[in-house]
Amino acid sequence: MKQTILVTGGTGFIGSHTTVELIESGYQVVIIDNLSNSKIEVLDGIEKITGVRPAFEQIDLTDYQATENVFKKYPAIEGIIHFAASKAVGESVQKPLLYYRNNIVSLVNLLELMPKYNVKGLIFSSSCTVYGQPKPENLPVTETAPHQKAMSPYGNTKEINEQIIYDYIHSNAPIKSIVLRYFNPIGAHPSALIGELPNGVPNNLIPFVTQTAMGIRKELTVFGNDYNTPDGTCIRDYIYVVDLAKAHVAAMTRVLDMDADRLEYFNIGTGKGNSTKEIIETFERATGVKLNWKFGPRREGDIEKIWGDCTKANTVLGWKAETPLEDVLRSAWKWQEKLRADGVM
Ligand code: GDU
Repeated sequence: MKQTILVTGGTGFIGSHTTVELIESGYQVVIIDNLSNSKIEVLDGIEKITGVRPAFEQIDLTDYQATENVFKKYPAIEGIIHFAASKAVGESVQKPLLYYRNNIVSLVNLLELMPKYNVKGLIFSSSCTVYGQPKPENLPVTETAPHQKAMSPYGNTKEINEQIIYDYIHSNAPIKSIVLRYFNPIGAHPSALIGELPNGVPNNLIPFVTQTAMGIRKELTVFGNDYNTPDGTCIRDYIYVVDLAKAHVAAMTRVLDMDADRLEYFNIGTGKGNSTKEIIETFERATGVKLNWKFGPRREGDIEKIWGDCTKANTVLGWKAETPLEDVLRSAWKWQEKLRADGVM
């Protein structure tokens, strides 16, 4: 019989791609999403790709009773992948309590419900943001790198949630967990049936690049050209969202097999860093589209350079990022073209 996995935030960017990979790997998926940052039509995309429409419950995870009702309705749930969270760094500075409520209360509710409904495995979406600005001699960052004080309430919720999971498991709770620390997820499913749907003006680089290439934005500003990097622009580890989704399938398979009380951490990235300027050049080369861009001042709070050592995920999870950057950027552009063709933007 197919194992049932609850995917919270399953209509979001990473959640939808992970749902596709779970279904294609033989899992049954139940999605919880409050649709605060995604659209119900994402389910159509998932169904077109996989031939399966996942079960969907539109509820808010901060509502304990509504969340408990989902566990009552689907008693076969064996594992949870918890994506649902508010994720805009700037907004979190303006509305910290909203971020603490949404991101922390929802995790606490799920953890309280897991033993009650005999759900054993939890995969938690964390972020390389917990490492802060690593010292250059510590690049690439490994999972044992020291954490630094978060730069925003959003980043702090990732740090606090990691600590909550740690404390709960160390209280001998009958659950086990894998924490995945993502680097920068980008791109879209090769079918262009699902992808990233930013609300309003995008904060993240790739949606800004594709929207500028499409003429929706006049020009892209590269934030800073005087960093201590080879071309002066910031460096990130850009991981293809489909590769990232596959890491969740590997982690879910592993967590369901693990002993109770176990907790593991994995960096999920490519292991390579690319500068903002390299991303622009590669995008232009891969798509043949010229990008209108200029240098501007640094963005407050930006990390100069970070990329991950992903050896542990490669060896223990047996997972590796495998899609070339050109293909990833082409997938992002194809998705943008699809949004235009559909009249979305
Ligand atoms: N950038 C630009 N111009 C833009 C947008 C981005 O030059 O218009 C640059 C940024 O300065 C940065 C790089 O592109 O060097 C990537 O920026 P993103 O905003 O796409 O990604 P970040 O690495 O800044 O943000 C990531 C996650 C966030 C949060 C954050 C924590 O996307 O959700 O975790 O790390 O630092």
